[in-house]
Amino acid sequence: MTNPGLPDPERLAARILGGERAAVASGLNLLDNRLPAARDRAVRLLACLSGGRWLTAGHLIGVTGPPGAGKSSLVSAMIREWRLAGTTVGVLAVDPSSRPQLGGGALLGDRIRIKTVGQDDGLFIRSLANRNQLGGVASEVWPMSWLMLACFDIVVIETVGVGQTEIDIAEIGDTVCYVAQPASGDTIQYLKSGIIEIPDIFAVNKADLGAAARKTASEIGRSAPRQDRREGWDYPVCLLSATMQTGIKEFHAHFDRHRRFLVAAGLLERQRSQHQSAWVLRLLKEEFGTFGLGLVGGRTAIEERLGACRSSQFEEYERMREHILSRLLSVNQPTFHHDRSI
Ligand SMILES: Nc1nc2c(ncn2[C@@H]2O[C@H](COP(=O)(O)OP(=O)(O)O)[C@@H](O)[C@H]2O)c(=O)[nH]1
Ligand SMILES: [Mg+2]
Repeated sequence: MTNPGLPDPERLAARILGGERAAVASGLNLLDNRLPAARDRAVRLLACLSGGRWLTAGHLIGVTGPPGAGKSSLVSAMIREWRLAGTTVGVLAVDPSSRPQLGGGALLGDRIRIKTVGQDDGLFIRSLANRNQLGGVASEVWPMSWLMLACFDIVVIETVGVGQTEIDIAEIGDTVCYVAQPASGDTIQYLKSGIIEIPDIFAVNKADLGAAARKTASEIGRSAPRQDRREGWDYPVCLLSATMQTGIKEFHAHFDRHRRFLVAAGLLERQRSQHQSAWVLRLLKEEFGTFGLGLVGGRTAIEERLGACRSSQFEEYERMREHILSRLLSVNQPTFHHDRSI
C-alpha cells in the first residue's frame, strides 16, 4: 500500500537521528496520527529509532505542578543553562494554560529570553496544549518523548499536575520535578496526598515572595518521608525564583546529579525498561482492548515477554502488534466468507 502523504519510517528515522529538526516535527506528527496506516508506520519508526543507546542515552525530565506555579518560567531558565553548556534540549509542553496565549507553544518560547531561540538548532519545543487528559497524560506523549530522546541530550515534559498526571509522568521521566506554588491550597493538598512520594526534586518557585515561599519550602522539607525513599538520593527542596534568577544554578545542578545517581545505582536502564513495558502495554490495550491483549497471551505473558527482551521493546511491540492484527484478521475471516456466501 502506498501512502504518499506519510513519510517512510526508515528514512525518517535516519534524519531524526541526524538531529534534523524538520524530521523531528514530521516524526511527532506521525506519532500523533491516528489513522491505521500511520499507526503502522509510527510503530516502525519507533522500532527503527531504538538502537543500543536507547536505554542509556539522554535524560528524560518530567516537570509538574499546579498551573501558574512557574513551570514554564523555570524550564526556560533551565534551557538557558543547558544551551550555554552546549546541551541540546527538546521540550514537550503539555500545558493547557499555555493555550490562550499567542497560540500553542508561543508562551514557553516567549519566556525563553535567548535571542537566538528562533534559529537555535539545539532547541526544539512542541506544544501539546490540550493533551493533559483529565485522567492523566495522553498516550501519545510517551512515544513522542522517546522520539525526542533519540536526538536531544535532554527532553523535558511539562505537565500540569492533576493527580494521575503525576503518576503517569513518573512512568515516563527519569527524573521528576514538582514545582510548588507558595502558600497555595494545591500544594497543601499535594503534601497530604500520596503523590508527594513521586518527585525526585522539589522546587518552590517565587522565592521573591519572601516568607510564604520559605514556609512552603519548609513544609515540603518536613513532609512525610517517602515509603520507597531511595538510599543515596536526598530529594532536594530548592527555593528559587525564575523571575529574579536566584537559585537557578543550584536547581539546575540537581538534575545532572540525579541522573548520575540513577546511573551509579544501576537504576536508569532498569527504570526505563519498566517504563517502556508499562507504556507498550498501555498502547496495546488502548488500540486493541483486553481481547487484543488476549491474542498475544494476556497481560502477564506480555509483561514477561517485554521484560525478557534484550533489545528494543519497540521492536517487540511492533511484533506483538502485527501478531494481534493478523489474528484479528483471521478471527474475522470466517465471518467475511460467510457473509459473501449469503
Ligand atoms: N513573583 C514571581 N512570579 C513568577 C516567578 N516565576 C514565574 N512567575 C509568574 O507566575 C506566572 C505563571 O508562570 P508560568 O511559568 O506560566 O507558570 P506555569 O503555569 O506553571 O507554567 C507568570 O505570570 C509568571 O510571570 C517568580 O519567580 N516570581
Ligand atoms: Mg506552563
